[in-house]
Amino acid sequence: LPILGNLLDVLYAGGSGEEAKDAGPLRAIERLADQYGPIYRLKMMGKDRVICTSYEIFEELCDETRFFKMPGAALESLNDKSAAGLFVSPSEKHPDWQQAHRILMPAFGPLAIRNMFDEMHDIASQLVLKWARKGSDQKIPVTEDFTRLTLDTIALCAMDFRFNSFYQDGMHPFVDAMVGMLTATQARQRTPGFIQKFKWAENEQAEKDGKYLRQVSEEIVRHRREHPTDKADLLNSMVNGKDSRTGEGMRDELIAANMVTFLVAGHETTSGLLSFAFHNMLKHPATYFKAQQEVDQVIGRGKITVDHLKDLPFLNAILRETLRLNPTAPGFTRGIRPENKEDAPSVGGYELKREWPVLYLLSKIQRDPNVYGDDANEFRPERMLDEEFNKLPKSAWKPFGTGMRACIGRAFAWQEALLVTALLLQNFYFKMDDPNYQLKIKSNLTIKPKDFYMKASLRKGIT
Ligand code: MNH
Repeated sequence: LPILGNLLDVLYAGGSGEEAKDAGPLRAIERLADQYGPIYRLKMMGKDRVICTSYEIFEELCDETRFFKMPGAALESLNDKSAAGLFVSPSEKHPDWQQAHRILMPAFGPLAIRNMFDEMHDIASQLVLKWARKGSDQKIPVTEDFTRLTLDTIALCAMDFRFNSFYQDGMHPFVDAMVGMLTATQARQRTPGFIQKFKWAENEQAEKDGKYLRQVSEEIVRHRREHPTDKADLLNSMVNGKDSRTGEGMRDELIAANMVTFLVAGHETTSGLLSFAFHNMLKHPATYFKAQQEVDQVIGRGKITVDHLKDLPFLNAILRETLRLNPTAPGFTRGIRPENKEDAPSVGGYELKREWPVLYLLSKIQRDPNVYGDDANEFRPERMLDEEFNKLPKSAWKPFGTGMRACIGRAFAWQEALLVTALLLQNFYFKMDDPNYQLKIKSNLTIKPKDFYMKASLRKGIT
């Protein structure tokens, strides 16, 4: 259609009703892929975007010499114009990205993450206590409680701050602001630009939320400078760290911008991963049983330690398979790298213009039958055990993104998710509250199960 382009396709292809609304534009984009194949272009409000949904083309697009993370509108209100956090940085050439990346890589490295185990365990134990006290009759709002868990964990490990989310019905004001901002961002993505401009109240709220988040974070940075500690958290890495190339330290507003980034990027995705993992296990009793058996054999009734985690290959495979089928960050965007001087750029034989952003749709790519076979849509963790996993083509599993701009928090998320899964299986028997529950997906930039409830009964007493 003139002006609107394919906007109506995107609005309607997802179907109607509440479920389609929850799923947001993601569902529509997936369905259009079934109709139009491995790569297609949408035109909306005069702007084009390309959607890639097949493995073959994706592998070509993972070439970092030709493509780069194209700056997008998502999470824009996070970005103070004066400081670019890692996630929203317009390019990896940006001095803010370079400095933060060099200072933070070791802070997210294996040794540093290992040292965060006790704090992760502290918060995970709070969850165990809460579910134990609830008793086996009451239903557990799985995703909400996992969000409390992941949020409290990242805040404690990043800046030695306790949100204490398990001890309140509502959420900390910081969290409300964060959710408000994410919701507004999602709404914005659905709304054409010219309408967006008129949504004063909504825009104002998003701006306000973003500003509040940055302000609170800046106060936390100042407080730490005035009251130094020797804690090995991410905040200290940023406050005390020096760039290995320039010898310079990070300025407060850049530290604050990154702190907000970690809180936002560091909790929703991991909470979704845990929720989908438990959903998948409960839908597949044989897998659930095998996982519980692994925990009993490797950890038994004793206290779980950081060294146990490397001896849980089946749990590891369950998490991998979960992120393959339910990539909680369902896609990311790339475009032609400015330094790429190809005359007529193309991908998979299809023309690609320099201004076209390309969405890599993981929820389709990671289900490509050419890679994963006829049972690509099945949950089968065995295919993710190291021996099989290592035989997959190199870009077949990319839930943490690709190249220079891949997830910096991967090891953090993995340790947390493994620990929590193991600890919960060790302590409880789980069942679905409603055995007939059919997975519904709520998308708010990241995806999570909706209305998913479990019941938990203690196995023997808390460990
Ligand atoms: Mn994380 C980037 C997925 C956990 C912090 N993350 C990305 C990207 C994906 C991603 C995909 C790349 C996006 C893009 O290319 O545009 N992240 C995940 C998933 C989990 C996750 C699926 C959990 C499961 N992420 C975390 C955690 C943290 C974190 C935990 C922090 C504590 N992620 C980041 C940051 C970036 C990022 C920061 C941006 C990195 C960069 O651009 O340099």
